Amino acid sequence: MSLDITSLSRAANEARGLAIDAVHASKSGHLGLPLGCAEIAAVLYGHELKHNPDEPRWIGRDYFILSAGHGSMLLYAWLNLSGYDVTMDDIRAFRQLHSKTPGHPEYFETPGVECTTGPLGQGLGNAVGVAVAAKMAAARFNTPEHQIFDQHIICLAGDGCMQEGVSAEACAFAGHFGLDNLILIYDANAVTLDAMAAATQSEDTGKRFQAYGFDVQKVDGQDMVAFLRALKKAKARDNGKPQMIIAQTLIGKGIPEVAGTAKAHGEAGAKFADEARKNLALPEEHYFVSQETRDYFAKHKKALLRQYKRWEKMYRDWRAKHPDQAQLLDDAIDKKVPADLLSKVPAFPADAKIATRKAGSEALQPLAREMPFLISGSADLHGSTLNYIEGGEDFSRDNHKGRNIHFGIREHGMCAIMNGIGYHGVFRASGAT
Ligand SMILES: Cc1ncc(C[n+]2csc(CCOP(=O)(O)OP(=O)(O)O)c2C)c(N)n1
Repeated sequence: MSLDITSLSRAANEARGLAIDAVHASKSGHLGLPLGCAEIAAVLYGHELKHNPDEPRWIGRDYFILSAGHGSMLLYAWLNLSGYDVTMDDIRAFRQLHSKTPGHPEYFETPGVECTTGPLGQGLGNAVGVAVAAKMAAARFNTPEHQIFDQHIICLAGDGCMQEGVSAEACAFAGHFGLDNLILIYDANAVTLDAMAAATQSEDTGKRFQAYGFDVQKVDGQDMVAFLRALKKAKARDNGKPQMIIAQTLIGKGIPEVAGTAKAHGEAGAKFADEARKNLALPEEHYFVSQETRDYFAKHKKALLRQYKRWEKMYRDWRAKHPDQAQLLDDAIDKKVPADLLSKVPAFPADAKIATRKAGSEALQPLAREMPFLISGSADLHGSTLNYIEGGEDFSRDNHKGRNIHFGIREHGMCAIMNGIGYHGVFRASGAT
């Protein structure tokens, strides 16, 4: 299907309006990213992302992770348009206590939110972890005729995420381990919170990621056709390299008084709301979504559900042909463990003369035998921490079944990646240093 520019441009401006109204009403929040990345979100949510708003945790979905969590109104607006259970009343309650629309996205609060983000860089580390888990799940469960796990992990990150060290650790790991299911969109808007990004960065980020082993493309992030082309290329590559799309955007696009400057980052633009709304061709009515946009997304959702049904048919066939595997997967997702699990762990007398790490290793082995989805990793210290799963093989570019992850000396990245593995929902990750 070709890109419906007219409908998606309209939707992008209405999503901008939702962000302006919500930030204006709550007198706080971040307008820059939801305005600057509206076209990117339009292409994702309105065209290319594989997902099911009626079943947000569908295991076959693409994941969209907003690492730049301060831009949460981007997520809430597009989840609402897509038909998730994020209502206009939820958007009216933006940043209010106990709302479904907290200042930064929270995994347990909002359907369609994949990771709790806000601490810059962490979401990108989580995305690498989800990509690891998706590779592991594909290796364990897919068959030549059943591609149960066949998805992309798409992460939107800004200059802040790029500057934080945790993302460097996680992305160097992603390049080394060949996570070509990861697509990193870098919102390169040349602005951070206090100042223009040039005040604190002068590296060539694209070259840095190329050096990590990423394929790097550069596009105008406001050009939906160009962005979709880059996204499709990234999805098709399948070449053992994570993908990066550097999308040059105009922060705060739609509020000319602040666009392109550090003032656009937060709520400063909200005082120009009335003028901005007029320029975006929005009516007086606040929290406005046109019938045309609702119709577009209703139609798009039908197409998504057809895609989902095709997957479900294949999934049912897989379950019928591989009932033992299906049971394993159900148990993993339900976090079931054998009732007598603890009885498998050796008992140690209180005065045992044994190093705790050695005792830990002896406890780990039977647990790993009983829990096939337990993963154990180390930041280059398996030799000391003794948490290597015997017979569990190494996770590598060529062996995604491996249960031992060699994180390298990247402890911060290891933690973010382990959390990402947890978010994916099938495996239980542990790590040591
Ligand atoms: C680890 C961490 N440090 C600091 C912050 C505070 N903070 C939030 S956004 C931001 C600037 C981010 O700049 P950028 O990623 O370019 O976002 P943009 O201005 O493009 O929205 C800062 C310093 C944070 N959320 N997390």
